[in-house]
Amino acid sequence: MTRSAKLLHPVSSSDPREQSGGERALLVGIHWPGDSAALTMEYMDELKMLAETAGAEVVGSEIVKRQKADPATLVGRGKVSELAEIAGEVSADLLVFDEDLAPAQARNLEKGIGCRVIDRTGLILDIFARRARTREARTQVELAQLRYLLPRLAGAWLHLERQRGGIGMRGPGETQIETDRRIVRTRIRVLEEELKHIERVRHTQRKARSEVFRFALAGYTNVGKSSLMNALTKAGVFEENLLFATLDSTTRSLPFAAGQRAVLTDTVGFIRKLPPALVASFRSTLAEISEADCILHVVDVVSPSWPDQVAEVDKILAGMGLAGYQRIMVFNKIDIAADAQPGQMALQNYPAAQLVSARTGQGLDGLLAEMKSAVVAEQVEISVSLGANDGRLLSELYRHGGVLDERQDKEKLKLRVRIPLTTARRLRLVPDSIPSKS
Ligand SMILES: Nc1nc2c(ncn2[C@@H]2O[C@H](COP(=O)(O)OP(=O)(O)OP(=O)(O)O)[C@@H](O)[C@H]2O)c(=O)[nH]1
Ligand SMILES: [Mg+2]
Repeated sequence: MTRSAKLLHPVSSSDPREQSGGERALLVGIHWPGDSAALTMEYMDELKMLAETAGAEVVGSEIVKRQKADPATLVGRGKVSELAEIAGEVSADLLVFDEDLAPAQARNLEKGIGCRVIDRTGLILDIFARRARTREARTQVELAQLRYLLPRLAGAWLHLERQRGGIGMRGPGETQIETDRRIVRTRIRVLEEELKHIERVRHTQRKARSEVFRFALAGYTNVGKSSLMNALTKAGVFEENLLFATLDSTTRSLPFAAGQRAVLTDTVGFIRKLPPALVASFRSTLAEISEADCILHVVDVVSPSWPDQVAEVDKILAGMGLAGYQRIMVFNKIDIAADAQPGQMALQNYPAAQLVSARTGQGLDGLLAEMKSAVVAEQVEISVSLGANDGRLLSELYRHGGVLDERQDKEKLKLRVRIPLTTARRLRLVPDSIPSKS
């Protein structure tokens, strides 16, 4: 179906930073009781990267101490005037809150401060909208945007210029008619249908690959997943020092022997406070991870907050029902570690971790060997006895490349083969009851 230009601003251009109106953004974070100062700063650094990824110029950063959220304005009336003053001083035209804002809070803040206000979720959605390239990603992002927008519709932000566009405005809805909730709901239904169709197609594609061992890259955004994909498979995937450079998934074969056919899939990265609407909408993309046989959990070894990032990724994976999943921990960017300490710390926490550099190639052989053993562990070694009529089966076994030994025994051909368990089952060489995984 054709995309409704009225509902969604054209979402992507070749350069993600190109569409910025060069908005001057003032960042606002909240320090809650019990938060460590370091954690609050980390969140703010991340928010700064997000804002810059969305094309804004960050002109200031404020941390507000709160005991609890003010229902009307989050920060409280006094702070609103203070923020208005600061925003005036630095000529900010956009305030970005690290905290999620209720629709009414955003409205009240905009009235009180006199410039546009968005929250972290709005910012992430905006970045996703800029990045979406394929039909699937665009559909998923638009759906997430509309689900986010729906409760915010009633008269929201109409007092501000809406036509100008800008960060967080690349959303659906620019005039009264377009912001009609009924239209949005209808569009949501259409998109949901479209996604169901896309999911069915994808599921079929994955089934066709079901006899191939599947690895999926997972991890925090910007850790080097796409770079690893390229280093391991020469895939030519877009890699960039920007958050969420990748939204679509790409699958490529790994250079293993014919009997150990395996593929690697690169997909979207995770971040703290990932909007639930996005996780829900990206179900079909995330299925690439959940249907994999083994996850390569990629970590940026030089990021001081990697333990938090790992915990966040584990949390999201657990939310997808993947706790305790077969995985290999891959600590990337070892080339820029100042000394041996980051690598040691990684190994202390994860003794089986692979320390690698997608940039220099360091450690990739070890990683590939580890991946190969995961593939081999998934195979079965069996003896097959073939008669004169089993020509097709013989060629299938050779196609899989797993024939270890062959000898003629009277009129029977006796083979020793090592093949994926799924293949063995399909060819009815083993009973269905052998468990594939511990
Ligand atoms: N020094 C160094 N930099 C790396 C390495 N691997 C990746 N990078 C850099 O890290 C940045 C992010 O790399 P990507 O491969 O785009 O990361 P990603 O995990 O795919 O990121 P998203 O798709 O945004 O989630 C880029 O600037 C890469 O050049 C590495 O081994 N060493
Ligand atoms: Mg990527």
